[in-house]
Formats: sequence, C-alpha cells, structure tokens
Amino acid sequence: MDKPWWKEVVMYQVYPRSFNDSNGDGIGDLRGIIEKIDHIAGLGVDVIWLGPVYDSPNDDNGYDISDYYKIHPEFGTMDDFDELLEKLHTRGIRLIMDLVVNHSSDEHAWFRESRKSKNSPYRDFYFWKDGTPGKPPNNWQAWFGGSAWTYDDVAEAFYLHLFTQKQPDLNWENPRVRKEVYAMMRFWLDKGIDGFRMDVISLISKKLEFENSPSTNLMYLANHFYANGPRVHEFLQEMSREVLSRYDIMTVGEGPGITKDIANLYIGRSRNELNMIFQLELMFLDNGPGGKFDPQPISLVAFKKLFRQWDQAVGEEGWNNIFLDNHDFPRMVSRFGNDGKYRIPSAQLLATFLLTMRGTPCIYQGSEIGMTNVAFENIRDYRDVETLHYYHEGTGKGLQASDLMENIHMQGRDNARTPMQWTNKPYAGFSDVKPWININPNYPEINVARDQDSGHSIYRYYQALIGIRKEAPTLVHGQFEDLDPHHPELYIYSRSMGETTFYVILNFSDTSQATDNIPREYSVILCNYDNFDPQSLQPWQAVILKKNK
Ligand code: TEU
Ligand code: CA
Repeated sequence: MDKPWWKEVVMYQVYPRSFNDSNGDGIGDLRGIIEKIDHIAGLGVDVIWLGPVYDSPNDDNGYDISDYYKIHPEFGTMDDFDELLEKLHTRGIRLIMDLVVNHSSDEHAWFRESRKSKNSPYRDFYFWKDGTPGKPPNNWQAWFGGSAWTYDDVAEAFYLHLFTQKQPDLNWENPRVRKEVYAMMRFWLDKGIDGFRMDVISLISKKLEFENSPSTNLMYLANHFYANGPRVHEFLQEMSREVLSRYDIMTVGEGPGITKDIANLYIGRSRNELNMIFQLELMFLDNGPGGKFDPQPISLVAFKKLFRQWDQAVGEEGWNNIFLDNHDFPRMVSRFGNDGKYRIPSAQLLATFLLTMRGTPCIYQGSEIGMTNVAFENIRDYRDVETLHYYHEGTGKGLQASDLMENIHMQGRDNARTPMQWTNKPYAGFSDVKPWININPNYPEINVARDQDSGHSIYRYYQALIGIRKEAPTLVHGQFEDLDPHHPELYIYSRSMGETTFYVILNFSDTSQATDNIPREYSVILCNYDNFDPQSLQPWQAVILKKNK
C-alpha cells in the first residue's frame, strides 16, 4: 500500500486575519500565530494551511495578490514569516501556503503594465477583449456579483474576472505567465515550505471561444465554460514536472466543478498532478435554484451518500481530503450539528467524523472549541465582498432586507471569519482594540480558556481523537464501509485493515436512537458521553468501538 506522509497527517487551517493580533491593530498577524503555536501543537496536528499573507489590497481578504514575493505589512515581515516557519518545523509541524494564481490583483505590476497598451509585453498576461463600454463580450457572471467583464478606460478593452473586478484572471495560455508562477512557487519552496493549497485550480484553463451561456447560473457557467477546462491537466502536469516533483511536499487543489467522476484526473497516483482536493460538492449540496443564498436542508442520507460515493470513486488510486468548513462556508457546528442545546456533543461528533474517515482531515480554526455562526443585525458589520454584493444587489432589486439578512446569517462567509475566541476578556483576547470584524457576541461563553476549564472540553476531545488516529493506521488507510446508508439519523461505518476493525457510531439527531449495528464483542475507544448503550444513544452521541478478535 502507498503510504506517503501526507496521507497520515492532520491539517489545521489558520485564517491569519482572524487568528491572533500581536500588535494591537485589530488584525491577526504572523507574530500572533507564533504566540499561539502551543495551542496548535497541543492539538497534535501536523500541518498548517496558512491562508494568503501576501501583499494585497484586500478586496477579497488576500485572495487578490499584488505581490507574490512580499508579506502584507498588516501580517508582518518576511523575517516574521521565516521565524514562524522555523518554529513550526522545530515543533514537527509543516506549513503549506495558499497559491492563488487563477487571478491576481488588479494592483499587481503585471496588470498595471498590461492595461497600458496593446503592445505592452504584459498584455497577454490577462484576457482582454475589445468592445463598447456597457456591452460586455458575453453574459458570464462573476462569482461575487455583476458581469465577469469590466471595461478598462486606460486599456480601452474589457478584461475577464471570474471573481471581483479587482481579481483579473491570469492567462495561463501564455507560457510566460506559467513560467512566472513556477518561479514564484520555487521561491517559497526553497524557503522550506511544505506545499500548497491551490485556490480555484480547476478554473485555470478557460474555453477560449468565450461563448454566451444559455444560463447564468454560476455552477452552470463553471461546468460548461471554465472549470476543468481543455488544458487544465496539461498545465498541472507541467507544474509538477517543473516544480512539484522536485520537492517532498503536499498539494491540495481546490475549485468548483471537480466531481467524483473526474477527481482522479487531478489526484490519481499515476497522473502526477495533485495529492488531494478539497471537494466542494458537499459545500454546494444545499444550494437551491437561487444559489448559495437560497439554501435547502441537507438530509443525513444525502450527506452519507456523498461521502460513500467519493470514497468509492477515489478509491486506492486517489486520496480524499475530509473537511466540513473553512473560511468560505458556515461553521460546521451550525450547519451540520446543533449549535444551541447540543453544541458541545455535536461539535465533538463532527470532530469524530472528520478524524475517522478515510482521507486527510482538515480542521478549521475555532472548530476545536465549537465556534458557531454569527448573526450581526446590521449589514454594516459585515466585511465579506460576496455578502455585501448579495445584499446590495438584493436591496437594489427591491427584496426585503430582513430576508436577505436571514440568508446571510445562514450562509455568509463572515460566519467563519469572526476572530478566534481565546478568553472572555474584551475582544475575546484576540486583540486589545476593536478588530477588523466584530467578535461573535457569544465569546464569553465560547472561548479557549473556558473550554480548557470545562469537564467537556472540545479541544481535549480533539486531542484524544488525533492521538487515537496516530496510533491506528487502520483509521488512516483502512477500508471504509457505510453500514446503514438509509438511516435518517444515524451514521454508522466501519474502518478495517487486516485483523483490525473499528466501528464509528454517530447520532446526528436531537433524540435518542437505538442500533443493533455493533460487533458482538468490542472495546469502547472513545465516546463523547460517559455511557454507551447501543439501545439508547444520546443526542449527538459519538462512539468509536474496536472490534475484539
Ligand atoms: O474559493 C473558491 C470557491 O469555489 C468560491 O467560489 C467559494 O465557492 C465561495 O467562496 C463560496 O461562497 C476560493 C477562496 O477560498 C475564496 O476565499 C476566494 O474568494 C475565491 O477562491 C477567489 O479567490
Ligand atoms: Ca496585528
């Protein structure tokens, strides 16, 4: 069996703006992360995925990069970065960075040069189309609202941006663009970083006809015109030859449109592209006809089916990543658990799921203390460009502000971006001043210090889970079997390898449940309640059993 280190690690995502502010400007920073290394290392995780810390005008919180070689002064200096990397490595923790190269910022030097004239050597770094102002080249919509084309007065042409107008898409058809990207990747890898999380990597090859679309639904557009485009695999294989294969690193691709049926084209062992992908299908599963802000309930049966099918499809040839939330989506305990009465057991249950599935788990900052969604009453308290577009577009069309706010409370990206809640002191111990986005008002109740003092610590439960996974190769590599696919409230599966079989029993409901789906003789390895009775599983009870031989 193929057992590279990246299959055996547990990842932890740090969203730097919201992790810890070391210098009292209200913005999380690199020294803030250094101060909290004990918190991270104490969990037992092996890899940090650090969100973008490059220079950026922050139109999309750093996913709009103006200098790939520079640390944003808000986050600190290159010395701070080097120190963080070294301190993590000393503790045995690897660091992977965000690689955001589907687009740059419009303030990047390449774009500034590109717009100057048709003869600029950087013109072909982006997609320019002639046209008349007000009449974009086609009807594609941008992900965060409006047309995907903006007319630039200096360039006297339209440029393509799948995201905001400050995120022009890079033209990967141009070999010089690819060369620049590879050089920049080598710069960071030569510093000793351990890999990349590749932002919307599925979108880097567009269909160059730029045809009008029969539908302006975003998933339709992606699937028909620019996700998994004609040359994406050629580009990734080239990237692997030129860069990735020369280092001992891990790569996680991300992007809309990668379905289970084609996942192994990206991550199949023999393909020499990526190690794993963050599959977004679950994240989009609740999108109604109106998209993400038109959410429909997700049934447990549909949830289980998705994971079963991905496990089967990816099989031994590829490798899954398992996550339930990140900086783009609601908090997992609010979305898939119960963030009220059963917040603690349901956060622990979801953790049990994350850490016992086949695939590399990724924990988002704050999940280890069960942080929840937030519901700011005033749109002025929101920061996310997607949320603001949605609200202003909606009110512009005459929709009820209260309905819009309700959807934002459920689905908005700022749910996951409020600062880490460290203590019950002002600003939750995140900062000494009012932070860039308000703290979730529930911080006096939900914070790291309080969790540590609790008899039902979520953090300590994660520690135990991670410890168990480390000791049990079966939980990493073993076969996965869904033992009761149709049960509407219980998720029961086994993980087995050789002589060893684990059973994981998860009650995804507010009521008690019974099951016969257990081995005749077993030992309880971990449980989030004091007692385990298969005939009376408690609300959100989670249990790991080991079958006795
Ligand atoms: O997100 C990619 C992506 O698929 C988004 O469209 C995601 O679906 C959206 O955030 C859902 O509302 C990545 C980054 O993670 C995100 O933060 C960036 O805004 C985006 O790319 C553009 O770089
Ligand atoms: Ca700061």
